[in-house]
Amino acid sequence: MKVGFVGLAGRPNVGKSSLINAIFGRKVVIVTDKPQTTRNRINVIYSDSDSQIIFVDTPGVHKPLHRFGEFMLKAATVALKGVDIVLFVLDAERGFGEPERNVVDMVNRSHSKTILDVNKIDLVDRERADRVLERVSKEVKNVIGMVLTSVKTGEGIAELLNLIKENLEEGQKFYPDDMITDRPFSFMVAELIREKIFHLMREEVPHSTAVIVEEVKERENGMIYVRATIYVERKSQKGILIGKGGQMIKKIGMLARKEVEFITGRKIFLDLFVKVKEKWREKDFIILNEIGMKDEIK
Ligand SMILES: Nc1nc2c(ncn2[C@@H]2O[C@H](COP(=O)(O)OP(=O)(O)OP(=O)(O)O)[C@@H](O)[C@H]2O)c(=O)[nH]1
Ligand SMILES: [Mg+2]
Repeated sequence: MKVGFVGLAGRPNVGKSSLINAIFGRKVVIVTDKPQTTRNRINVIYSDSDSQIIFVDTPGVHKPLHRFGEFMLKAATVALKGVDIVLFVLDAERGFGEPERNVVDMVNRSHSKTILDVNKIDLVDRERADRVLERVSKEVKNVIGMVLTSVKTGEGIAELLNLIKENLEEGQKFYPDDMITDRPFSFMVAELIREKIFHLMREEVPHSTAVIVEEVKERENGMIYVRATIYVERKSQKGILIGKGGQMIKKIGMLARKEVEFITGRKIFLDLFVKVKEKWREKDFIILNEIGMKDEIK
């Protein structure tokens, strides 16, 4: 049995979370077309007949513009400490530039064995993808493997999984086979709500949003009641999020509820509230604690 921890590293939007979903063959972490979708470290546990791999999804490495950005960067840095393998993901179309250097520094500082993955190869010709791989391989220490992938076509995904398995140690499984994540149900519901907001809203609204599930209660009729608050930074954003006659918030709630029902096979009652917490992204960790990030702040 091959077991171990694989930490994802890369700029925002390169496809880190998408790669995890591709390996699982279904959605386990949220993906959107906007950068900075993943905000916390999330462990997801992949189990098959000959392996158990704990993938550590992380926020994309970027220049922080506020306290919350610093928090995300710290979460990514800490997540890479102590993993068995770092999977450094690059976007084939974007290539290797100045922002990738920050990721290189972070990866090298982790002192872990590293697999380089140039993703989104469906968007470029093979020569370009190879060039990106060659370029980054010159900068990273401890490279144990390289792979080209496309989540869109599925190319390279099986190869990536094999490469990971080949480089993990033999051991015992850490978790039961049916356990998918170390995060509670409430966290996963909050993530799905946030994903719908990212899908439906534009410009600064998604990034100014934080979702916290405040209550989960099982009712006698078998239905699960979930109460969640969506925090925004400004009153105007609250208006946009609620929409004309409450249309937007209803849509967000309906889409999130359907997905949670699909995953759990249970009837869900999702009660959504919108509140303003001015400039929460600029505030200190105490505020982040209030919006439900307390597990991250150590
Ligand atoms: N064409 C193409 N698009 C891809 C591929 N992989 C991911 N994407 C898209 O890239 C976007 C970003 O994907 P994510 O998986 O959210 O990226 P991420 O690296 O986790 O981003 P952060 O969480 O913001 O750090 C989404 O719109 C994906 O559908 C790929 O192989 N090809
Ligand atoms: Mg992500």
